[in-house]
Amino acid sequence: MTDFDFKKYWQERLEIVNRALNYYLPEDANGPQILVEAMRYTLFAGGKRLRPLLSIIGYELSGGRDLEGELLPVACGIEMIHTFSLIHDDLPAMDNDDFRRGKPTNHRVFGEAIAILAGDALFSHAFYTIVQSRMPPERLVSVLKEITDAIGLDGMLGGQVADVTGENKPPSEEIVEYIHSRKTGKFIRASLKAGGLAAGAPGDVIDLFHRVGDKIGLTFQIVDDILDEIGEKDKLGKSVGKDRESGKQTYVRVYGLQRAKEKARELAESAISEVEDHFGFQKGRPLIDLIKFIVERNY
Ligand code: GRG
Repeated sequence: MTDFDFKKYWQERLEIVNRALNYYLPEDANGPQILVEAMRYTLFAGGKRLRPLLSIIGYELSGGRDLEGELLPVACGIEMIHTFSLIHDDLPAMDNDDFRRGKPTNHRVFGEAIAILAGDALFSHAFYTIVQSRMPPERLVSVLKEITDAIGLDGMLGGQVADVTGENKPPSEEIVEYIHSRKTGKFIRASLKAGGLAAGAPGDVIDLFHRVGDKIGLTFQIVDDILDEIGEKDKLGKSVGKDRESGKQTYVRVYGLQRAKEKARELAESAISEVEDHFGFQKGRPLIDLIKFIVERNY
């Protein structure tokens, strides 16, 4: 692995995930055609597939040997949940966005009712997909527990509520920490941990993924806040400046741009050193390079 090429590694896995998504949600899936079309519209609009990639890396680092049978249903379910959250986040009642993944948002193309239903359908289809995994049942239950906790009351859902209700309130460290850890961080952490749990990783590895996943999740969301301030719409595939416009609680608003950049870098360095200490540089390389991408990304 001396000449490890992260872009190639990522591209290969992105194609594997896309093929599996096509398998688990084909064009001719049973159900109303318009719903399938709307689900697939945002699912295949060009996401980076970071969460499925994290689950694959967690699985591979933990010695998992049946990617297709055990892990891909989980990786696909994770991407379906993520895509559902994007569709609902973009709705007029939430962030009211016109662009996502470089294309008009789901409700702009299919109308609000179908967009809501396409999100709902992706959410339920995610669990129908995950339970098709061939991993031992007790592992599957632990994966489901991790994911449902991450997206539930004290997870993505709770974070989104804090995000919506925190608009136009005075900037608050406490609120922004809650939003970032729950709305985004916990699901990113769960993606990495799900890979380890699916492979039957020992407790010390799951604990490591928990700590590192937290740092990756927070880094990811801080960079997201920074890109909303100084990113480019064409690269990001979505509107910029929306957070400021809506008076959102963001890391940039609370700590300033410079401190936000420093914090993201510190967190990423700390995550990388934990990975390196545990797995060594060569073995840990896919995760190390993914963390570097997350902190350096411009899309
Ligand atoms: C879980 C029941 C339940 C409800 C969800 C709508 C909602 C409630 C939550 C919204 C959560 C959300 C959209 C958070 C933003 C996360 C974020 C920064 C997404 C961008 O992720 P990228 O950059 O996107 O990985 P791509 O398009 O590359 O996949």
